[in-house]
Amino acid sequence: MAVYTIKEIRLHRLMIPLKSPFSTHLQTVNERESIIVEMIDHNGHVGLGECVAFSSPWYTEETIQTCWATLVNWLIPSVLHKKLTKPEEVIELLQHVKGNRMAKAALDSASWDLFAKREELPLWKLLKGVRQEIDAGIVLTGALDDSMEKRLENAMLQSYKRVKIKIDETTDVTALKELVSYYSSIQFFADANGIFNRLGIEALKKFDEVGLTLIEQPFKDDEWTLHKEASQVMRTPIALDESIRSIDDVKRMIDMKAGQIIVLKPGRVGGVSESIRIHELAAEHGIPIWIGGMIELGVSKAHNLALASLPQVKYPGDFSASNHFWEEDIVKPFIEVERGQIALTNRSGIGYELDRHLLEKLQKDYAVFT
Ligand code: OSB
Ligand code: MG
Repeated sequence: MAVYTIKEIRLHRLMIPLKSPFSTHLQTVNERESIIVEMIDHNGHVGLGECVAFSSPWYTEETIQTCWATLVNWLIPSVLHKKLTKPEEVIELLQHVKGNRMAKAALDSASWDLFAKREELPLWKLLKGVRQEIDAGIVLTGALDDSMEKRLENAMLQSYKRVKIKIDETTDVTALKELVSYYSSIQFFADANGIFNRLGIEALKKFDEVGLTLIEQPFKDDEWTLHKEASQVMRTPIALDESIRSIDDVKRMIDMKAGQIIVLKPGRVGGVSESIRIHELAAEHGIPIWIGGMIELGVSKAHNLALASLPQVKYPGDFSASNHFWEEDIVKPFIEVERGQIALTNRSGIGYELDRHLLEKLQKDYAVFT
């Protein structure tokens, strides 16, 4: 097996405005901070990764600041100049650091892109993906008013396969039910982001009549027992998002029967390597997966798209076109939805390049490690 080494790692911290605010009961996001990683081997191949922590710890414990510090002080020094033969060896070199999965994911993902480029293979083929067209799904936040209907019409025009609506105490269940039956050709997911800890299981049961494909994360991250109870009493399948931080959480979900569907977010579970392990376990147990997103830029979205080609991925994921969240995306070409799908490319690695001109414009910090 060919041996290679990482001779340089570059970090770019950037800030990019969203086209319109992304609001849930947890947080309103107006601009997205992110760290783009370039991992360069001794032959000059460049692997790309993205750290998808947020500016503040509203969704996970990690932030862009903690990730930057963890990368600089502990993770990057552990991989530079080490002899490698396989992409998953990078995450193995990081085992001495506890947690910090979002920081690790940035390096692990870059390592997979790098390896695929060394092999001159598209990442989805390296991962043994079984499909080249990925079903697209869009998230729409805000009240179920006229503007929501307009945005739904727009999603229908672009043939999105599914719409994800955020729900909370202000959601009009009757209005949602009408929308779901009116737009019967499209799947509706409802994402609660844990709000039913506050509203109670009786409030959750009201959503059972709506005709949703699934309900995402009704209770908070650690509420395994509540999720088990909900899975028993609801006809609508329960999908776990925030609860799934690692393969151990997937094991717990299966053992406890705490949910029926896994929302796999590679950027949160530690990257592509851990995602592959989760996918294998889910396949063994016949548990369907879909790939989630966190308002991600093109680099991590491209990794997520490659993972969505795997066979146990059974529902449309958080895959909207670049122009849904962004005026400009950090990758070239833009990610585009055609007839409700995103085509995986035959180019090597993730198949997208950095838009260096834009990166320079958005960049707040830059660091090089050799
Ligand atoms: O709970 O799924 C979530 C965005 C940021 C953080 C958490 C979540 C989300 C989304 C957006 O719902 C999905 C997307 O990026 O398309
Ligand atoms: Mg969610």
